[in-house]
Amino acid sequence: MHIKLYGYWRSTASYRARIALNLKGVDYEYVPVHLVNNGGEQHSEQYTRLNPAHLVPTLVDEDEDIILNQSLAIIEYIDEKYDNGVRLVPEHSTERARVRALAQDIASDIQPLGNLRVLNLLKEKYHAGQEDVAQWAAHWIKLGFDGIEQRLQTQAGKYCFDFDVTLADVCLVPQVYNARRFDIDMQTYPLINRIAQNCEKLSAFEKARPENQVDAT
Ligand SMILES: N[C@@H](CCC(=O)N[C@@H](CS)C(=O)NCC(=O)O)C(=O)O
Repeated sequence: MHIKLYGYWRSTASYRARIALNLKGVDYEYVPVHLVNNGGEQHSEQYTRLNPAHLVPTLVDEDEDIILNQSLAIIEYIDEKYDNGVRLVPEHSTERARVRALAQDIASDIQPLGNLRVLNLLKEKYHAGQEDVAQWAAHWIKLGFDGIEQRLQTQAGKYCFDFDVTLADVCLVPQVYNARRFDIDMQTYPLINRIAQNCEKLSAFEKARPENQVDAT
């Protein structure tokens, strides 16, 4: 069986999928899609055949019989298909809902507002300067992190939910990476910061780091 993950080193959605594949011990081929070069390879005919949404990541399994987009759907697919003793999405319904909610706090409510195409539109159509665009991205990350930091006070342990790594941590770490890119002071978020640092010590997270990808520049 040959699994391919199409992604970009700095894409937080791709980063999530890489972490999950590593945590589940899945051997996969990473296929870089450069989001800037050549007008953005996510728009190429070859890539949009796999993902008409013009976004990364895309997971291709079983000789293209299975082509999946949306990192959270990809992660749940991997979680259910590969059983190595690690469960990223808990089986208990309440825990599962809580984990998914935190993942969506990030994947639905923070990340889309700082996506490349959103920032490009602000610059190109609405003539926002570089500084305004950076402030826009930082604003939405901070607003999202304010709520998450508060929520974590009631449930966090070593990771977002006690002592097991879940989908919530898989989403949190890439968003923290992105926050650092926008110079957000992570000392303001001691729990988020501590959890991210705990996760980053694990080899599955380390291997998935943007800087450790073949397309990192
Ligand atoms: N909800 C999607 C988001 C995918 C997404 O926004 N990908 C970004 C990189 S993190 C992208 O491909 N951006 C390309 C662009 O904006 O042109 C997921 O979780 O997979």
